[in-house]
Amino acid sequence: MGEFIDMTLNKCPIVVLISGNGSNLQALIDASEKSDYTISAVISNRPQAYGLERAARAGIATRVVDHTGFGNRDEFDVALRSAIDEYQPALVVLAGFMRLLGGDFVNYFAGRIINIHPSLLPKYPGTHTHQRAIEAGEKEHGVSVHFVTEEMDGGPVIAQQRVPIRADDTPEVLAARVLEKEHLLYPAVVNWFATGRLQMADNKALLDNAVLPPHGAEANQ
Ligand code: NHR
Ligand code: GAR
Repeated sequence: MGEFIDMTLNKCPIVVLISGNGSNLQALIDASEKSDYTISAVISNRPQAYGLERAARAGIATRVVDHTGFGNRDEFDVALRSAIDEYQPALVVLAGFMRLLGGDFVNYFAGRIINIHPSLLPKYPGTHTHQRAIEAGEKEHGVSVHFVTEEMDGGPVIAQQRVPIRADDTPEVLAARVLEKEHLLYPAVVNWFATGRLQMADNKALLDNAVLPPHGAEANQ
């Protein structure tokens, strides 16, 4: 009997946006059973994204909104927004989503859209973060989770995790070290939102109604 009770009832519905491998999606799936969120759908802008298979395997609805099928960015954004709205999520979670989103889209979801970015923001927004951190001679690198605002990777930081950069690191080795931290951090932050602890107000991130510092919260709260 018990195993047939729908454990998604009363959980905070989220939609996850991906473009590729989806290892962060997998971490969110794996943690969801013991968390207060449920993944209503996974949407990819790339039809070949491996994360779509991860979602299907977990019995989660999948959608593709292929950016190559639209004449311009605004048309893509409108189609993506309608696809998301069908699921009425409380939170939109970017997990390795690689398309820049326009102001109208981001403002529509203001305060209920977050991203995980592989750098210690505000350092290294954009792409190739691991290579850039190594080339700059940084001793430390890491991951940030932030609210998405119009400014690319510029929204208020919710939480960060640091990793060392070692003398012989390649971008690939460093990326793997950062990903391990990502997989722990993202489910924890999504659960903060799901339990009503996390908000955005006046372009600041708040946890338990307290404004978070520029580097965000400690991860193990
Ligand atoms: N959109 C807005 N408005 N604000 C943010 O903070 C966003 C965003 C969209 C995506 C994720 C981000 C990251 O974590 C993200 C944050 C892709 C690009 C990009 O320039 C920028 C930031 C991020 C992801 N993408 C290229 C583009 O032309 C395409 C690259 C590709 O397809 O491989 O959109 O780093
Ligand atoms: C992760 O490192 C994520 O932080 C990063 O891409 C990887 C996706 O891995 N995101 C970005 O760079 C966003 N522009 P995943 O698909 O296995 O989760």
